[in-house]
Amino acid sequence: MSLYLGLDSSTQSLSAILVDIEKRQLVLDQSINYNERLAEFGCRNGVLPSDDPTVAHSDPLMWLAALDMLLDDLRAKGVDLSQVAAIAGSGQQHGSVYLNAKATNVLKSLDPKKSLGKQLRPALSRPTSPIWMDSSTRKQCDEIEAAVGGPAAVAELTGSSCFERFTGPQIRKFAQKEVVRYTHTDKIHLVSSFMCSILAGKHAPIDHGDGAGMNLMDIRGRKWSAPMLKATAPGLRAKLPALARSDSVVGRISPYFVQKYGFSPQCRIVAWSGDNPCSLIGVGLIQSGKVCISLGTSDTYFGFMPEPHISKEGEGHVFGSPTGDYMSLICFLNGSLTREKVKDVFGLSWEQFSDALRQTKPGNGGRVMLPYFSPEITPKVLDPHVHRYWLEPSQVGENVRAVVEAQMASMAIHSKWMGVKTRMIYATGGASANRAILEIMANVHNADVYQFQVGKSAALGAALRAAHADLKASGNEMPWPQVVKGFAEPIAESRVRPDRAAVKVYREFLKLYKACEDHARRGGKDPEAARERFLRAV
Ligand code: XUL
Repeated sequence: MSLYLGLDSSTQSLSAILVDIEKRQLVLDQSINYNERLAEFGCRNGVLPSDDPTVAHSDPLMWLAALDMLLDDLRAKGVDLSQVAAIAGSGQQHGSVYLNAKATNVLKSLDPKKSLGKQLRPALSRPTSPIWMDSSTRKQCDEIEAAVGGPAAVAELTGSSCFERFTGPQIRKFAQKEVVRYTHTDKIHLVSSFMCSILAGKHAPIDHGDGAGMNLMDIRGRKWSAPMLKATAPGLRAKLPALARSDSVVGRISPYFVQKYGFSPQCRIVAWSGDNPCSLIGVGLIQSGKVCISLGTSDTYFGFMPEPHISKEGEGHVFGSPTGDYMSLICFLNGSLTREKVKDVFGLSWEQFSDALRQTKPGNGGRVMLPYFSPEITPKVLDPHVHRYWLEPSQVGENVRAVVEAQMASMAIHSKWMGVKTRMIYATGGASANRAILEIMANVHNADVYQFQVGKSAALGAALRAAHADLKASGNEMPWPQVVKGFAEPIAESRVRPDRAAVKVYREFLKLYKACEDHARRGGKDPEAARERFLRAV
């Protein structure tokens, strides 16, 4: 059997990717969209309605209904699930599921004649699950950070300072506001370990990759952190599943899935992980020096790290990589919408936007814009404002170039903490189709840039993780480069090489940009002298 199934329980859908590892083939790609197929759960784009805009919960029973429905669809398509050797999965990070003491038995004795949702409903100690879009826990973040010695101390311990969406602050809020339900909670799972528990018919562990997104795991020791647990909620240790390596085999598949969908009883269930750690594998980032920049609503920068370098300034997160190493994830909120704002202010089409980039020069003659059209988290800028240095509102082309150069410079500066020399960048997301943007990216980072056709990188990464863990457990371990080969490859002909002269300009430009940023954010020195130095140097 060389078929491996990867599932991705994401915010708006559940997806499946089936790969044949021997033939290097993607056999199947199938999804259930919650809006389209499970509207009766009342979620909109995966989120339950709430009067409080900072609250974002989802319905865990909807995720289970999607699992039954997806497997039904695969059967209906004639997919022979008895040939699947192992399953692994990916879950939206940070979201949590709360189970009572009945859950252990319910998981053990799932009845194939009934739906998963119906059977799990009585095992929930909290009917809804807070997910990563929830930002209602600033108070709890402050309390936890104060108890542990401040944001830098929390980051040093867990890989990130406290973030509202992270599971620890969410658990603290639940323990404070719903004391009785918290007391009746026997196990708190992440979305990933919850879905894995269903497949395995027992409480599954939380893997080191997703565990790092909780503000509860000691990032270096990969164990629950006693000071973090103490600062978060009473009696929390007993309510958390075990932590495990991402390549752990949790067990064989529950008889529920064997009888109902025809899986082999030998099918192995591999620990699930978070969607970002799975995507790292799905785009083939298994060595130092390669990063992925996704240009979407917000821009994200993520990459493999051999060691857990931690940003003292709270610039991003450190998660575990499924390879047993580490990864960074840095989010820049001012992404597409900011580029679009500049385009719209000047009444341009995207084509004219690209032309403007081509008609202006690297370094923009020392004109700088800081791209904070809305509040930013990297670097932290709470009041949205745009600072323009030596840039006139009438200079259309220069404004266009300034916003893209600012975004790329900010990424280069605020990813330095990773301590990794970037040689190759995989660009994904809508704006990665724009070659003029990719040229600035290549020159600012002094790295080759490739476009990457990512269809469902998290589900693909999960399927490849299933193959890797199963082969390892069978004594036929396949090295990671061989696992990802042929599946997770950039588009060779899309390569953009850095231009030597432009790279030189940007080396100086980064100093100027940093001086402007310091001036605007921290009231640093007027950057006029930095501009003069820049103009002399280029
Ligand atoms: C990462 C994060 C999101 C979710 C999306 O920290 O919050 O990327 O994982 O599913």
